Amino acid sequence: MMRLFKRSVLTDEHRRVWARDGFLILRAFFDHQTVDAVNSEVAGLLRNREAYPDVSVDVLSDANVGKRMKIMDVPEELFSGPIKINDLFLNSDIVRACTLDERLSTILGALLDGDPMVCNSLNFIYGSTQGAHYDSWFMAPPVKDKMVAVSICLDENADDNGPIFLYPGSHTIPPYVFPHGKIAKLDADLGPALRYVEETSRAIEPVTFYGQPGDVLIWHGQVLHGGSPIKNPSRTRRSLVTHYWRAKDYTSSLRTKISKNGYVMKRAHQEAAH
Ligand SMILES: O=C(O)CCC(=O)C(=O)O
Repeated sequence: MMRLFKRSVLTDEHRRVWARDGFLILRAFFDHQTVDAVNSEVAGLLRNREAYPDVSVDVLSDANVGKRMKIMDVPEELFSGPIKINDLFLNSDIVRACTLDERLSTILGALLDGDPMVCNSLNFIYGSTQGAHYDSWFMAPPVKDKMVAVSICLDENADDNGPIFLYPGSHTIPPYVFPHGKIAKLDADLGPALRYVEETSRAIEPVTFYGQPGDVLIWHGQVLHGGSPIKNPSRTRRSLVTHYWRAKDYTSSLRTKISKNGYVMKRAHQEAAH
């Protein structure tokens, strides 16, 4: 497979940008054949949803925001708006191979100081339109700061299809500690947490990530980010987003080694009401 981005070693400049901003952009990391293979895989799955009874979807469009459903039960019209298809790395060799591409795993290993372990994967067809958030609210890593997320662009990321925005340097803001003493979010305490986020990020100007199919955006699990509003609802922004912890921080019987330097968490699909 021809690859455009040859390096699996971070340069000093990459490390400087990572330390300063908490995110990195690797242009043309995956070739077009790989992008096409993932897009065809997901399109095939969407045409044949009854073959994937375990796969769950989080609906992100206005009226149904926050609803988790089995993919077979999602009304057809919701596939033309923001949704998250959860954890296709559990079903698809093609998706899993991308999440643990050897060069990518090597780079993530350098950023995490340990081999990456996939905790979840999300396939988006449209922009997520998610408000600014910290990923650690949803899956706080076992060791502080040892989580990264990767978005592989499977479409152009432009001004009108809800590109990702990020707050450079927000990974250095001390995280909000919820009343249970942890950084994992408690819905009952979201008001004060959102106020803390607002106050602590006010001085930071968010930046928008624009990318081409095959580009990779990596962000620190403690970087404030989200999805911009979609200005052109007919325009897709397909992407594969994966969240990783370090394999060495997780119980060895609960993880599987997939490649030389990449692991997946041993887990089932998300529960969803039928
Ligand atoms: O792709 C996006 O719009 C944002 C994805 C995201 O925020 C996430 O999965 O944590």
